[in-house]
Amino acid sequence: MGFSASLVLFVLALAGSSTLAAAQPHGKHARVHGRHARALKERYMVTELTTVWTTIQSTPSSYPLPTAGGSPPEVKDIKVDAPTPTNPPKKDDKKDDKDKKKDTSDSDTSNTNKGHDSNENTGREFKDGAIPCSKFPSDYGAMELPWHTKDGWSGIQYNGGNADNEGVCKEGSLCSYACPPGFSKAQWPSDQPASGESHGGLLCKGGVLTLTRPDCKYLCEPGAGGISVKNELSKVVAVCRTDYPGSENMVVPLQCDPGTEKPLTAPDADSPTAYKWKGGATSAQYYVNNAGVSVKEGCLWGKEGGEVGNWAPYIFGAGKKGGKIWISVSKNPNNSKPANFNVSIVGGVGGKKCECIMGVCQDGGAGCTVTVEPGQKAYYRMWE
Ligand SMILES: *[C@@H]1O[C@H](CO)[C@@H](O)[C@H](O)[C@H]1NC(C)=O
Ligand SMILES: CC(=O)N[C@H]1CO[C@H](CO)[C@@H](O)[C@@H]1O
Repeated sequence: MGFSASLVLFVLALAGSSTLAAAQPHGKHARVHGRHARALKERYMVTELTTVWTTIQSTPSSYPLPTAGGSPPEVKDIKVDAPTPTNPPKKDDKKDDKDKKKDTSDSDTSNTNKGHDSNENTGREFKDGAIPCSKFPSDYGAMELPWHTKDGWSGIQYNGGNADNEGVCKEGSLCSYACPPGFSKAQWPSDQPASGESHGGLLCKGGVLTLTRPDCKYLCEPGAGGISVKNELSKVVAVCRTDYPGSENMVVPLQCDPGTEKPLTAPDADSPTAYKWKGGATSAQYYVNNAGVSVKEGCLWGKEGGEVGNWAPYIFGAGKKGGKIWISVSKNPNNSKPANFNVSIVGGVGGKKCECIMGVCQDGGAGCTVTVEPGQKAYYRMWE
């Protein structure tokens, strides 16, 4: 029950990642022209990766599963000595947010290599149909990625193809955007392609940006909370989320500076309005680069055989399903080189050991998953 649901969750998460890797070999143009092939591969990868995660399931002793209606076997509280990641503000706090200062100057600053923690605009309702498509909506919490596309969009889908190269949100396109740490993009059309590809973002219609999920008035929505990434290294780590549903570009940055702890979004698949892929729950997928790679250098489609973006050494997965938060770490199957740091998940139900040391992850190298009770905290410790 609870577990098989989680299995589906992470199967999809990993399938997504491999698909991304599969889609990449020849760079951006290949993606534009190879979309049909990519959708077929996606189905194939899901099957293949089911096997991997079934292997993990066969070690039930290390998986204290939630018991129906009862309390979990053991819950370990973690002491967080570094700044505690604050839970993202609830949407119903928006009145407070409105009273707070509005730093709209953000959109004028291309602070390419500074942090991305500003979320003071996420609580503002989007002015549907009032903003020209030429204006990136940073006033509503979206985070501009000036190094990725001309106008800062995280992905532009146009007429069944990808228009990232043009970089502008032209008439008839779906324009996707990054959200700050702790948040996920909240806009995607309910009408998704039958091919298995996904669509996401705002629609440029009649020259203005329109909501694709009009029952949600916000551009970004908070995740389950309580999950973070703690960088104990002396160098920055670029954690790159795939833009999903959407282009699946791994460009949504979480810049983890040395000595900091940053919230990692675990999207809530229990929410009745959560994005579903072919009826199943989905989770967030993060490519984690070697220490020392900046978000600008690391949060992109990498080159085959390279070590950044979809070729980064580690993959993190996070999501909430069945009343639990599930977080995972695995080695990117496409990158056989060890990472230049170790990862250990700290906290979670039963204090289960889940780590990658010297480039080798738990459970025969496939990776491992930890459950976390909502309201509890757990973090990915990055250390050497
Ligand atoms: C990772 O952990 C192992 C075991 O403690 C240690 O020998 C190694 O130096 C650490 N660092 C890296 C980069 O793997
Ligand atoms: C080097 C390497 O392993 N590349 C692989 C990346 O992933 C795709 C899809 O799984 C493979 O086709 C590549 O061979």
